[in-house]
Amino acid sequence: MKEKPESAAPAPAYYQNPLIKNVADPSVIRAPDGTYYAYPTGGTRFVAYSSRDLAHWTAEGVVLSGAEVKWAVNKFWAPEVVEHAGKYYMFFSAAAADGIPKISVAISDSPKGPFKHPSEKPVFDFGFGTIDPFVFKDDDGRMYLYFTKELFQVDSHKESQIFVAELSSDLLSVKGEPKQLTRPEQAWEIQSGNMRWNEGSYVLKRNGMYYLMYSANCYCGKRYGVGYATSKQAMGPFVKYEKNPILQATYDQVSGTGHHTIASSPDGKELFILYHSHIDPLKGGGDRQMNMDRIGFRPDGTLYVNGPTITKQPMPSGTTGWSNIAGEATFTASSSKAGFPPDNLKDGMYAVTVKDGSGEWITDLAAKAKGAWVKLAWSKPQTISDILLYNSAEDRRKVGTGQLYVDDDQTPIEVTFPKEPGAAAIVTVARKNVKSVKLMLSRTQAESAEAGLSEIIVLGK
Ligand code: FUB
Repeated sequence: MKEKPESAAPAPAYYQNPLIKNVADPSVIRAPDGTYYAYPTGGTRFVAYSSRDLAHWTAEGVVLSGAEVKWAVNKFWAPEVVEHAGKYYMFFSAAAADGIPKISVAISDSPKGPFKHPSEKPVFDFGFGTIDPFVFKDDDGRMYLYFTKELFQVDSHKESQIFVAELSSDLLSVKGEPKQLTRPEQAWEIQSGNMRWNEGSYVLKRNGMYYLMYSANCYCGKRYGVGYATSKQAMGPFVKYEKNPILQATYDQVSGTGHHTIASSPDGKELFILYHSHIDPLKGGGDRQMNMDRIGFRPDGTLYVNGPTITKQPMPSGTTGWSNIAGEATFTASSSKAGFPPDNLKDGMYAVTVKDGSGEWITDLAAKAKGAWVKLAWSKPQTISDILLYNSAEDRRKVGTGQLYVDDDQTPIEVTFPKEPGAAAIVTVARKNVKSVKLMLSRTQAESAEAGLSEIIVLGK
């Protein structure tokens, strides 16, 4: 008889996008007590949302009212909160009656506000329209303000560009002139015609490399997406990743994925990108919602996003009793195409829209003698709840059906792979003392000879 997992850990929960409706441009911080706070655009004031797990959010009410910002009348956009010297600084942009947005700052003792605006005019005025502030604190304590110079005429088109300036220690002024860092120039960034954008910056530092992430194209359209550029210095020069974008909608159910932030899972083991997309993917426009997907680094240091997803995904690591134990298993397979070994199924990348087969296990169903299979074996018995089988991102290699064998079971669990983009086949095993699982592939969705999978996640403990 099959044993059930111990009752101490309930069956794993999943999250599914979208997470918050009617918000855009999310920024997220984690307070010292472990609570996450999200601050998005959404009207003529700013509301904070709180969460313990990044997936479930509760509205905390208005933390900065429009009335508090006496000089501004509209364009209350893109709040970005940073903790500094025991206080919380909310950077944002807004516009006075002239309609030209400017960046300003409001200050609070708590991430839950209320934030107070310190002056009768915008704190920053560079002499041109500015939006989308982002503050990066470097290892040496220096603080930098990244922002967007609003659309302006360049030759026969209009474009926005990303700038940076070093902040003074009170965060209320900058040192020296801002420096221009990026402009829309890659082919994917000029899909909105004669209006071109680089905006919504976010900076990550890893192994001494600065990753300047940003969004391009009109926020109102389907092709709004995220790319990045790298530099060895916070103030550049930055070089754009040649395979940008790393997040963009390429299928019907999603549109306008961009203006993001990055957050770590509660246990610090996983990184997530939180971004907005259109509520109605056919209509686009300004009605947006917040989503979240996993993000990671390849061994060569390049960034990837496991998204955009619209189906159930495992909760962030450290939020349930279950974690992915696939990494501790040895993977073997019936056969593998050169360069696409079964170890790719535990590399963290479960591509949704990447179309070059990178990071996948690829096998040949036509050449199978005793069937095409992949097997995971552990050196010690495991308690396993669910197994998530992520299909190939390549339509012609997508698996249609298979059978999953647990240990030496004679009767397999029949598996049918879902058709939604990026969806995993979620197989409930609910067993203790498991030493191996083996997936036999029956057929591909396109009845093609070559089959592929991009990732296998095993939720165990
Ligand atoms: O939400 C208002 C504006 O749309 C933001 O400032 C831009 O980044 C774009 O998302």
